[in-house]
Amino acid sequence: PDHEAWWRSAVVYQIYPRSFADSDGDGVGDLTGIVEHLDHIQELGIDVIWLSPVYRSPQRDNGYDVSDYQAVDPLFGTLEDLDRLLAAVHLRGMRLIMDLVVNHTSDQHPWFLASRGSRDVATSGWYFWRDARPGTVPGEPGSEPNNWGSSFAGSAWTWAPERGQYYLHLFSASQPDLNWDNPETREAVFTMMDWWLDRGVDGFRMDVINFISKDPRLPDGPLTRDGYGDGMPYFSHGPRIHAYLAEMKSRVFDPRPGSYLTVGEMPGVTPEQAREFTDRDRGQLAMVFQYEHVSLDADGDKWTQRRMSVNDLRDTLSRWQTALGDTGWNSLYWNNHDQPRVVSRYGNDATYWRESATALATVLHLHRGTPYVYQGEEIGMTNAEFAGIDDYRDIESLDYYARAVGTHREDVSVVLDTLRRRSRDNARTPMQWSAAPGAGFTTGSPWIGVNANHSWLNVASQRGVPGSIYEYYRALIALRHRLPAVVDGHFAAVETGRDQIYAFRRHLGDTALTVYANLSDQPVSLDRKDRLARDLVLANYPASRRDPDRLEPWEVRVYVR
Ligand code: TEU
Repeated sequence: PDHEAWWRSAVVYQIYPRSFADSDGDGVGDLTGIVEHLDHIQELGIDVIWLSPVYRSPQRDNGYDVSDYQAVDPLFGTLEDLDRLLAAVHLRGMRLIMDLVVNHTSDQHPWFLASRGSRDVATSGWYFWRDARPGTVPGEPGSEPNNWGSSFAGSAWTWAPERGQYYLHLFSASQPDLNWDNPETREAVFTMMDWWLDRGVDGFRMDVINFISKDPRLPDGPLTRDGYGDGMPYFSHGPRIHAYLAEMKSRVFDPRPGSYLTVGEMPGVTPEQAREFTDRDRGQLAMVFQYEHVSLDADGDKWTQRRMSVNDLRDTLSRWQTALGDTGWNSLYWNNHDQPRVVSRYGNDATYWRESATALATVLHLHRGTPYVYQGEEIGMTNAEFAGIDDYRDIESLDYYARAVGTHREDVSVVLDTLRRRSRDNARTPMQWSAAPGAGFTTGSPWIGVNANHSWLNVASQRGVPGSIYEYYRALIALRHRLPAVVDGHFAAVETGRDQIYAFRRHLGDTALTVYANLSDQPVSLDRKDRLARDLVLANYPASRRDPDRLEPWEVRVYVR
């Protein structure tokens, strides 16, 4: 029933633990560091914390390669530390969800180690094992079972000589895909989820959960620029995806009295599919993370850039609002640990840093759906601006560099420029708490470089300071908690006839909330009909600089009537 869907009015804060707060000076963030900074999160008005993976892991993909789902990696602390964090979060009336990475495990997970060692073990069929193509030399390039490329680099198949077969990995070779078609595999995952829910967590963010059902024929895919086949048509919305999510619901969630936040990360999902996954009557997932609005500046693959147009952004966002309508539920995000910082990407971090950060935040948070704030976004943290390849840590970035420079002989400065804009490490530099060396993140030597702008861009310089990005986020989040129209209002786009403006309305009963946002560096004039006097409830320019006849660069106004 609807009243149980507490997550509809919630705001979620994503913590990337290794970059959030380091309590012991080893240069890597940890669980105790999070406990020490809960005030910051609570004062922002946050309802839920999503923790990126802290499970035991070889950390090849910063924890998205899990070798023990029921243990905390010593890098971050202990299970007791996690229990302490959970209790502290609950004590403050907030909730906590875990990252669930079950499309694949680490290649160091005991399930995989056994599976690769022998065809006669219990977990033999828990992964995708296939013979080399007939008539080829097994293990040599070209003998892979199909032409799929992995998301990170090279073929999606790696030869395991011990077993004399290939295994499938949609990501790096250290992340073998689990075979969900095997009922025992699913049961093992469900049992593990039970264990976490019994421990008191309030839900899960499910990593690439739309990839778990593969077309069992594993057919070749259409060739892409890098020479590999694209397997997406055969695994991004596979034949049994709804069956598996329905089974998870009835097996794990339905028997429990509570209501949980479940968000499925779903690259390539269409609005129509997202509506089905989040349909309230089906209840498979509370919401999904879609990718369309964070792909508008990419031309096919993420390394090939194009300019994002305000028109495209507006069309995409409003299409998702309309398509999910009253049946489904949106998640709303600009940033996460995989995306460049939005203020550097869609905003203007040089000339209109404060204005563009707050305008983008307003547009996002006043849509219909559950908003996510990624650590540092609330103070307008920017891209990393790393100088050389030695500054990067991310497996995807390093693989890309090796292929582009090593294999394809591309120009080093061009490749570095691409990384500066696109790398996931842009989101992974340490949280900027203060102007101290180490940004108040660590007293030691940080695992990845701190952004030089922490000297002026940090929490200490914004908290309690009127006009700061941090205080603006607080006001924005408070508006959601105060006005039911922000949560439940129907969405309608408002046509202004101006390309740079994104305007929309949210209706609920007698209340109408109207947002006008100039998403550009140029001032735009407003039509008479858009100048109606109403109650201004939020604005990112001071009254002295507000002109009734026009919107200044990145100016946003929110009216209520
Ligand atoms: O990311 C899913 C995914 O599709 C990634 O390829 C993402 O689009 C990419 O990083 C963008 O360049 C999830 C996690 O969020 C990511 O951190 C993991 O590396 C990945 O799954 C594998 O677990």
